[in-house]
Amino acid sequence: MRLTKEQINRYHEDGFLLLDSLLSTDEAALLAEAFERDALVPGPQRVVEEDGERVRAVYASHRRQPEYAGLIRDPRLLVPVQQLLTEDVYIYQFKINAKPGFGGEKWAWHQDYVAWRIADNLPAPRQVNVALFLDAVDEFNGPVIFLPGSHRSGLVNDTRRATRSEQHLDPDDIALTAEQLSGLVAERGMVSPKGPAGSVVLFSSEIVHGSAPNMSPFPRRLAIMTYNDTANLPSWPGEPRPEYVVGRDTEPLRPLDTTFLDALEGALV
Ligand code: HL5
Ligand code: SIN
Ligand code: MN
Repeated sequence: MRLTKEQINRYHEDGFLLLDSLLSTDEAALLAEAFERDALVPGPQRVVEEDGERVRAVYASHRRQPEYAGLIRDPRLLVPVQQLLTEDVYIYQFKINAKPGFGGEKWAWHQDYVAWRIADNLPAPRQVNVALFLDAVDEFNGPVIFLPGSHRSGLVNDTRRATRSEQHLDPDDIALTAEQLSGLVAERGMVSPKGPAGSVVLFSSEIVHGSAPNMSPFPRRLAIMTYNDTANLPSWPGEPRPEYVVGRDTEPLRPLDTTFLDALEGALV
């Protein structure tokens, strides 16, 4: 449940850490079902691909689906985040990027903290992203690609150049230029963590990442839970961004004393 000293050091060195099969494939299947349910809920939290039909991303499922409400407090996720960040964290953002087979589009090269500084005046990059594979991820279905160590390169490109979507800030809006990416890749290389459904990648909000379109028949549904330090709250000079994209419940989360599934089953009996 707790990260070893070696894992903590690797996270700080590389900016990401793969935890292979942290959850079981059965748990991932149950969460994928909950996602399919949630993807039918109409509203601005549901972002579609350019074909106007396929789901690209759904935000804030933890506020509608009990599986995800428990998952954000599951000790297998929350305890490592607390080890990497601080004891008092809350959900800044919760999203599931669907990457459907035959048509899930790319996610442009970017750094998350750039988006959050621009859109939400987020003071510091004191976040940890927990990316949970709802499907097995391989070289075919559009894995996230990281530039190891690039979280230590500063803010590479910190201006917004487009508005692809009104619903959220799409990474296209803050994409690195070809020159910026080429320089960084020459220095850092690229890695795309893969593994069975239920695997988790922890990654820094400053690491450069992106992913290719999915032309395989297999979906690549990825739940990304962003935890932020409760002492590092966003603020807006004008209208704040909607709650589905920036969490307002900043109460520090405490780990469940069991798994999300056991907690769910306990609540049902
Ligand atoms: N879509 C997010 C937001 O806050 C930002 C991106 O991967 C995170 C860059 O609107
Ligand atoms: C992706 O889903 O491939 C992109 C993930 C991210 O930008 O955080
Ligand atoms: Mn991102």
